[in-house]
Amino acid sequence: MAKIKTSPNMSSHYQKAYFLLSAADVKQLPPDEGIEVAIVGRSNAGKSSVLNCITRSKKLARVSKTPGRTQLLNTFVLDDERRLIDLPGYGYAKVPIAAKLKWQRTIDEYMTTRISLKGLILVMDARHPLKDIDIAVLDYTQDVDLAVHVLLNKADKLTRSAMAKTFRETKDALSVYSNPVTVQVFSAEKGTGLKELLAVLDGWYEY
Ligand SMILES: Nc1nc2c(ncn2[C@@H]2O[C@H](COP(=O)(O)OP(=O)(O)OP(=O)(O)O)[C@@H](O)[C@H]2O)c(=O)[nH]1
Ligand SMILES: [Mg+2]
Repeated sequence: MAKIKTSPNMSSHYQKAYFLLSAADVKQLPPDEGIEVAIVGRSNAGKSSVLNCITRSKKLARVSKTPGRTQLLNTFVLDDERRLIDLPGYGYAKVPIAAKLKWQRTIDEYMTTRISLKGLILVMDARHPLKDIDIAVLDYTQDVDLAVHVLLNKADKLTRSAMAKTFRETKDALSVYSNPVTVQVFSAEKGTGLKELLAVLDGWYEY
């Protein structure tokens, strides 16, 4: 694999992001080279909004008020060697069981086989953090030794003190993991916490 150039300031790369393709399957993704970061989380947690916030775009990733709209592995290119993947949301009750099973298989294959996958941004709605399915994903990432950064998104929906309490409780709950999981407060709507998130991404995207 070609050596990846390091860059002291990646921020400008994020704004040059463009949509490449939607894959229904791992096979349809671009070649497994360079570095990839994936955004995961429950339906409606705000994954696509987070992606739009990172790339400072209003509509790069489709944002929907109807949960479960992102059904494909949406691939965005930052540069020749770096990509961001917006994964389909999980845990949306109205999705037919067959589609849920298909999703599980796809994500399972993606997370276990994708060599370029460097880390996961796990987006949670700060009003309902650490649901069973989030914990299942966290446990799973421990098994496959994948770095995870948790965003407590929609911070603008909570009071400052409620947000501080949620942050403390979530941080405590995550401290049980041996493979460290980091967590921060975020609002895709207001851009709160963007600098902190970009610092994590910069670290993952560098060699
Ligand atoms: N108030 C507030 N609303 C947000 C924030 N982030 C996302 N939303 C809203 O939450 C809803 C879902 O956002 P999406 O970005 O589509 O969520 P998603 O996780 O990509 O959803 P799926 O692709 O369906 O799984 C939209 O109505 C967004 O406008 C935030 O930080 N604050
Ligand atoms: Mg989405």
